[in-house]
Amino acid sequence: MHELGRLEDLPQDYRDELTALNLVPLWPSLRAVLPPGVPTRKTAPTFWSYQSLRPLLMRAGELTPMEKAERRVLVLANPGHGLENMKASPAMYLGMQLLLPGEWAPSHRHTPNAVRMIVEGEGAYTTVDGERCPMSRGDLILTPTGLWHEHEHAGTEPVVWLDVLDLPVIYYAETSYAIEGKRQAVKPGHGDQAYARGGVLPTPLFQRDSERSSRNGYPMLRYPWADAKAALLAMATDRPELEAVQVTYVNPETGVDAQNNLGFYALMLRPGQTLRLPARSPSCVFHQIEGGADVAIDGNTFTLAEADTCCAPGYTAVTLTNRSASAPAFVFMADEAPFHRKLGVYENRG
Ligand code: 1HN
Repeated sequence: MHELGRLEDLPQDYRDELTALNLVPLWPSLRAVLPPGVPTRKTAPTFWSYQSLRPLLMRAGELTPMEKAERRVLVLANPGHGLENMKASPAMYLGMQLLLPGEWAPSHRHTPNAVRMIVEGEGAYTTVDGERCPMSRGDLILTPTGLWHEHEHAGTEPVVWLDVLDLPVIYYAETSYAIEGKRQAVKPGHGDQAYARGGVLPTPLFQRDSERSSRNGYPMLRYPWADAKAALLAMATDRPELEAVQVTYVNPETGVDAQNNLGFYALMLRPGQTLRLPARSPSCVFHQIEGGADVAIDGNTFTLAEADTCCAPGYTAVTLTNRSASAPAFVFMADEAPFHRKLGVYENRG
């Protein structure tokens, strides 16, 4: 590719005239916005140790009362994007949130889509669109765009969870805002009960096809870890030859990704297994639920223990290795695949 003219090649009076009229020449920037073959990525492979961040999160619990925080969160920010931009990747925000016994994080709703992956503690619950969702380690709880949500803690020990939001892209689109609300009335019914068994769906009598979708199109809000883990273990036993023992968190009525922009998955690494994930366009986040895995990204190897988190840029192959020769390892993953598919730019380069 030959070199194009630079800004400095243009006479200053011409540049000044362009600026005065809010005009910019394309050619000095063309290669920057359209680099050859592979996009420029700011997303740096980054690792966040839970053991290191946990004391700082607990200290936030002492330093900042709930009334002064609304959501008490330490953001897992990727230095490649600038810490102040609060991005793990172009489309993913990550944060570790702390709720202390007796606290209430008030009800609100907003345009960004959120999920929570519960990291530690028992006895808290989040109420989403009136459904009261208990929070236990490894559970995935959805807070889709526009649905009211609030968090409460009736237990005795701190509760911590990992928030994953599509905030960077909703903010970039100038579509990010919130509305404050009142304490929600709890409605009967739990999606994780109604949809607890794959292949059979709740069916009201005389239902019309147009009435099939329940709860604003989000029939299932809580995905218990016990069920996802049981599915992985059953798959691994049933299919010893299967290379990737993986499940996707989906809407059980449609089979499509559980949320609009981000994809969520749980992966089981068999004892001693090494698994290469192909280079695909989306960035990816890895969070260790159980066991320990090494995550190799572009010459960096991160050693994940339970509750550790890391991220990888897009167009980059990632190799996961279970460090145990005797026990399986379980990893939660989040990526930007649904967003890339909507943009029409999703690629798997193998
Ligand atoms: C939010 O609403 C929550 O509801 C957590 O727990 C993190 C980060 C940015 C914007 C909204 C929550 C958030 C958030």
